[in-house]
Formats: sequence, C-alpha cells, structure tokens
Amino acid sequence: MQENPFRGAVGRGGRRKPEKQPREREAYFPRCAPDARRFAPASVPEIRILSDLHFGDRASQVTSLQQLRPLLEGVGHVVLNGDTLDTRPGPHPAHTAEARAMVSDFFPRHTPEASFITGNHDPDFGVTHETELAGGDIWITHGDVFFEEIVPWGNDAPLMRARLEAELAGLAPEHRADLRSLFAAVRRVAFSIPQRHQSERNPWKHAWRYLGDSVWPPTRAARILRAWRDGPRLAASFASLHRPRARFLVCGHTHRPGAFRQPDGRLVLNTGSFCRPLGGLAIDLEGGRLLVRPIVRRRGEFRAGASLADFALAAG
Ligand SMILES: [Mn+2]
Repeated sequence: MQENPFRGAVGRGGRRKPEKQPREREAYFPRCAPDARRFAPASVPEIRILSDLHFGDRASQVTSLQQLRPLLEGVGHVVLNGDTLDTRPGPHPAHTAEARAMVSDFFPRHTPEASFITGNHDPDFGVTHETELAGGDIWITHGDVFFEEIVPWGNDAPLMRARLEAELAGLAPEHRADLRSLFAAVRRVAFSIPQRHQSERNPWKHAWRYLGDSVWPPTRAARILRAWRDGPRLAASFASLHRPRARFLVCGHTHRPGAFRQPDGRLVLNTGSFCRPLGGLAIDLEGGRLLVRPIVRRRGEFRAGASLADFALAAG
C-alpha cells in the first residue's frame, strides 16, 4: 500500500500522491509522528541503511550494541552510513580502540552483510566513502562532503575550512573536481581534528563539555539551523555534479531526520541519528521499493516503526 510520505509531518488527514512535491517544511518527520507508535509489518528489508550511531559517545542513546539487534533481524544487508563511532585521535585511546573492536565484532555476527561508510567522526573506519544502490537510483554518503567546513556548526569549522581549502589547493587541477580526490581530502582533514567531548568518560565532565561544545558560542544555534536549511540543497547540487542519475540521496551527518524534495526532483533522505532529541530514520529497500521508517526505542531496544513513506525505485 502506498502511504502519504509526509502525512506524519503535516498533521492533517488529507491524502496526496507520494511523488508530489511537498514544501520542505512538510517533509520533516517529527520524532513522535503518529506512525512511530506502530511497529513495522512482518516484511523485512533486503537492505537497511542507518547512520550516526555515535557508539561510544555519551550523547548516543546506544549504550550497548545489543540494543540494535531488533533493527538487524532478518535484514540481508545493513549499511552504516558514517559516524558509527568516533575513531579520531582523542585523550582516551583505549576507549576508542574498544569501541572500534566492539563495532567490528558485532555487526558481522548479527547480519549476513554489513557495510561501513565513513563519516567525519570515523574517517578511517573502512575505505568506502559513498556507494550506489538500485543501479545508481540511490546514492549514499555520510553528507559532510556537502559542506565547505565539513561540520559548519562545529567549533572547529574555521579550522576545517582552512585545512580543506589547503588540501584542495594542493590537488592537481585535473583532480579538483574528482570525487575520489575530494573524499580523500575531506577524510584527511576530518581525521586531523581530534575528538572533543565525545570521548569523555566521566558523565559530569561530559555533560559540562558537551554543553560547552554545543551551546557556545551563541551563534552556534544559528549555524545548526543554517546547515539544516541548506543541507538538502547542497546535497542535490553536489549529486547533480558527481552522481547525476541518483534520484534518492541518502545521508546523515546533520542529525536532522527527514525527507526533503528538491526543485530538481531529487529526494534527499536524512537518516538523522541515534542521539537526542530528534532521533533517526531507517531507509529500507524491499521488493524494488524504498521505504522510510522511524527508528523507535522500546524498553531500551531500537526497532523500525511502520513505513512513513514508500517510493518505487527505477527498474533494473
Ligand atoms: Mn557527521
């Protein structure tokens, strides 16, 4: 059954054709959408895309990877689209190494196939920075590559921008527009920025430093809102250059879950995160269709709720 993809967000009963272009604000799926209260039907996806677990960071709601087991049950292939954990240099290398070992061990044991795509927090966790599915109809990447500052709301934004500019200036002219070179440059810069509060183990110190990194300086809230506003448009223009045939762009990074139709017809799907307050979405591929499901937390475990949106994928 086709469902109105934006029903949860508009808060009205009217039905609409799912492919109709919504206004961007209507495309946002709030965390407490009515559908999030229902669990998914018995069908299971062949492929499930998740992102931004931030395992090992106290800001993450994932304190044990076992909490993810219901999300993996029956799924043939799980794609973890970046920021699965923080692998960057930090003051607690043993904690980082432990998180890395746990993630590396857990997923292959609980799902037939697990793919890790890098993010700005785990730039060296694997060598895959993007991937295409459904014959190129879907393009998946973490999403930090869309921003000149990598993390435009972060306190390291000016440093990241300067380092990325230097990296790009150092590329041979023929490589500057080349996606492989661009990703390599972004990943080198991301890895050169040490962890901040992410690795702090003391909960009080973490809360203090998290607040410091999150609300200071006061312009930060505005920078987050700007990244939320601009992200989908930047994703679409980036894809038009590098992956022009992709109609569905799946990313995370900004922690703002939702589906954002762009003027060129592309649909930007942001899977949010496993952090508060907005939560996340799972993107499922099932029988030639792409489904958007909310991730719901029940008794400490994460599950996929009933589909909020359903799109036909290009044949073949
Ligand atoms: Mn990120």
